[in-house]
Amino acid sequence: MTTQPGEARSRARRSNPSGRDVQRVRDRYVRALVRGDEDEAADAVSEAVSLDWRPATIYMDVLAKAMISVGDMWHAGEISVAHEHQATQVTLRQAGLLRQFFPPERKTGLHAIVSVVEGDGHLLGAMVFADLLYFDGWNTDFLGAGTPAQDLGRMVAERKPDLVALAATVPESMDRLKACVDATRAAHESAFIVIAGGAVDRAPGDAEKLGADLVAGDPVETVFEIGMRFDVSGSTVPLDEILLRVGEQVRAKRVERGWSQQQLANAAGIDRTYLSGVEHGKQNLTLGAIKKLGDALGSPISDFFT
Ligand code: B12
Repeated sequence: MTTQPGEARSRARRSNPSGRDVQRVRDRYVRALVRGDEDEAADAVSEAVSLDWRPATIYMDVLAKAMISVGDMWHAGEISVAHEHQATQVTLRQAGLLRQFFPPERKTGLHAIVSVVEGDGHLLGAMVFADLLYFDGWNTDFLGAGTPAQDLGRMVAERKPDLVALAATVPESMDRLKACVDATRAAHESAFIVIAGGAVDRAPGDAEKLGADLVAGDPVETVFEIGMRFDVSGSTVPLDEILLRVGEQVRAKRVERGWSQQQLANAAGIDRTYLSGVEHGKQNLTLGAIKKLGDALGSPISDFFT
């Protein structure tokens, strides 16, 4: 599979396959999980990859939704918890393979710890979030389920992550979620704390009071929101988009001064057709040309990139 420039960000975003295809691949995956046929499960995931679906789609629409079906079968007494546990392990391994298949194309230099609160076994939402952050270039430590608040605090104090995401699904987990938020804050005050999961979804008002920085819902949207907050988008904006933005800024500043292209070209000492190419985002302009335009327009060159 080829990767287009600027795709790194979109790996953590969903693609848009047909609903029928998604249903078919997911049903195939669910049947394989229930039968305990790991090879067939892997083939279903490979099919999704060969259809060019982005990792976010495979995680959310195949792996997560399949596990909801499997979990529901267990809750309904149709399969045993042993079946559910095996399905979880197979799914964790498939996620591991997807991580190898879609290595992040950039490193943001940012570090996250993602954990499920102690006593809560629902780890899939947190795993999906951790892996989507990874695809988006984060260095991510996923602790799974079962880490006590105190030990989480020790790791946070040691590693000083930029972000700590905590998940709680059953209502009884809310107290332990609070303990984890407190332990994180005490260990590293500036860590950005995200809380999420079914318990949080069902009681957003209570969750707001726990002292986290963000009460989150959908993992894909949350990765996007976090990316905006940490401003990690810059390095993967495609060149043509950067050139268009620079061109728009140059044009806006020229028009603001009431100058024609020729007048600006003269003032900057550059060719008018070159300037026209710049304004249309078609000219891969040199730093020297940017400086000349900045001087002529009386603008710091950083203004062209805003
Ligand atoms: C699978 C499952 C289990 C598995 C979990 C193992 C695993 N694979 O993770 C097992 C078998 C362990 C289990 C056990 C129990 N379960 Co259960 N389980 C489920 C089930 C079927 C699916 C959960 C799941 O994996 N969803 C997939 C993920 C991706 O979705 P999600 O959890 O809804 O999360 C969404 C958001 O909250 C968010 N999200 C979640 N985490 C995070 C984290 C971050 C950082 C972010 C940004 C977002 C995010 O992303 C998701 C997509 O939007 C649900 C029912 C259902 N249909 O959802 C019940 C459910 C959650 N379980 C429930 C219950 C009651 C239990 C048990 C108490 C049952 C029992 N009698 O033993 C035990 C509790 C054990 C324990 N102490 O944890 C209830 C909880 C309701 C409640 N009010 O308490 C549910 C809703 C079933 C029901 N309708 O009653 N369960």
